[in-house]
Amino acid sequence: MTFSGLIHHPPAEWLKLLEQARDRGLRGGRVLACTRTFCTLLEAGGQVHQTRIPGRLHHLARRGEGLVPVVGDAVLFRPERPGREGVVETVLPRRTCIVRQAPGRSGRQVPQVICANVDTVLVVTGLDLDFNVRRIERYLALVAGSGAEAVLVLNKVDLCDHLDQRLEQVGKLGCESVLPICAKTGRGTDRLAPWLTPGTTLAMLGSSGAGKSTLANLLLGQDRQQVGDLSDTDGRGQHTTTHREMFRLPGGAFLIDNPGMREIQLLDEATDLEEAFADIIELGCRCRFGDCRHDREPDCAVRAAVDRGELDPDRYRNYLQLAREREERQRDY
Ligand SMILES: Nc1nc2c(ncn2[C@@H]2O[C@H](COP(=O)(O)OP(=O)(O)OP(=O)(O)O)[C@@H](O)[C@H]2O)c(=O)[nH]1
Ligand SMILES: [Mg+2]
Ligand SMILES: [Zn+2]
Repeated sequence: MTFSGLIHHPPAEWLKLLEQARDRGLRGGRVLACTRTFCTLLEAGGQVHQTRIPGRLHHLARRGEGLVPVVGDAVLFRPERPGREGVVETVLPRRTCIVRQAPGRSGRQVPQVICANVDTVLVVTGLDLDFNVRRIERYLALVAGSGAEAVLVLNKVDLCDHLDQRLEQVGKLGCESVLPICAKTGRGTDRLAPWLTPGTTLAMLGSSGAGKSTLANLLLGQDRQQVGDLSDTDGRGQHTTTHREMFRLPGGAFLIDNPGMREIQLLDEATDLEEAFADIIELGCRCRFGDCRHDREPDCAVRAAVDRGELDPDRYRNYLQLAREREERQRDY
C-alpha cells in the first residue's frame, strides 16, 4: 500500500520510509481524528483503523525527538491483529502545519500544532455580526506562517446588504482568493472547485458560528457535522463543533472541520508577519534606520505612506500591534 489517494503527490521521503518499514509489517495511513491516546487512521485502500498512540511517542516529543499525531498527519502504523490493537509507530515529517496558541502546563500560552499536511486553509467568516477585518487579518497572518494557501470565504451573503463595501474592506488584506458564499443554500460554493482536486487537503478556520460545519455538510453532500443553533443566543462563546475531524469528500479531497477559535489563540509564533504584511516590509526598506520599527522613528517610510494615504491606517495599526505582541512573547521565552 502506498499513500495513493490519501494525499496529493506524497513526498519521496515518505515513500522511502514506508518502503523501509514494510518488512517490519508497518503500513501507511492518514489521521482522520485523534485524542491523546487513540487515533483513527485511513489507509489508501479505504480501510479505517483504530490505533493506539503509545506513550513512547509522547516521551520522544517532549524531548523534541519526534511528533505526536494530529489530524491530517501521515503515519506508519502496525495494524491490529486478533487480540492486539493497532499501534502508531511514527509520524512522517509534516509538509505544512497549522499552529495556534494554547495554554501550556505553566498556564502560559504555547504553540500547538492543530492539524498537518494542509494545502489550503479556508478562513471562514460570517458576513453578519461575525465580520471583523482585523480578525480576518490575524487569521490570514496565521495561515501565511503555515505553508498552506489561504482562501477567504465570506459566508452568509444572504444576510449582507452591502457586499461591495465588505469586499472593498477585505480587498486591502492582500488575499488573492475571496469567495462570497451562502453555505446554507450552496450559492457561490461551486467556485471552491479549483481547491477540491482529489488528494488535496483543506482545513477550515474561523470563529464559532461562522458556518464551517454548515459548509462541511454541504461539501460532504450529507449532514455529518452538527450545526449550531444561533436563534436563542447571541452567537458567542458557544462551540458546536468540539472535535477536530478530517473527512474525505465525494470528489476525493480531504476537509478538516475545526472547532471555532478564540481570539487569543490566533496570536502565535508561527504567525508570519513578514509574509502577511509584505507591503509594509517593502516600504520599510526605505526607512532611514535598518531596524526601524515604524513606530516613532524619524524618516519612517511606512508612516509616511500612511500620511500620504497610500497605506490603510487600520492595517498599519494592526501590524504595529502584532509586531509588539510578537516582541513581548519573544522577550518572555
Ligand atoms: N443565514 C445563513 N446562516 C448560515 C449560513 N451558514 C451557516 N449558517 C448558520 O450559522 C449557524 C452556525 O453554523 P455552524 O456551521 O454550526 O458554525 P461553525 O462555524 O461550525 O461553528 P462552531 O462549530 O461552533 O465553530 C447555524 O445556525 C447555521 O445554520 C448561511 O450561509 N446563511
Ligand atoms: Mg462547527
Ligand atoms: Zn519605518
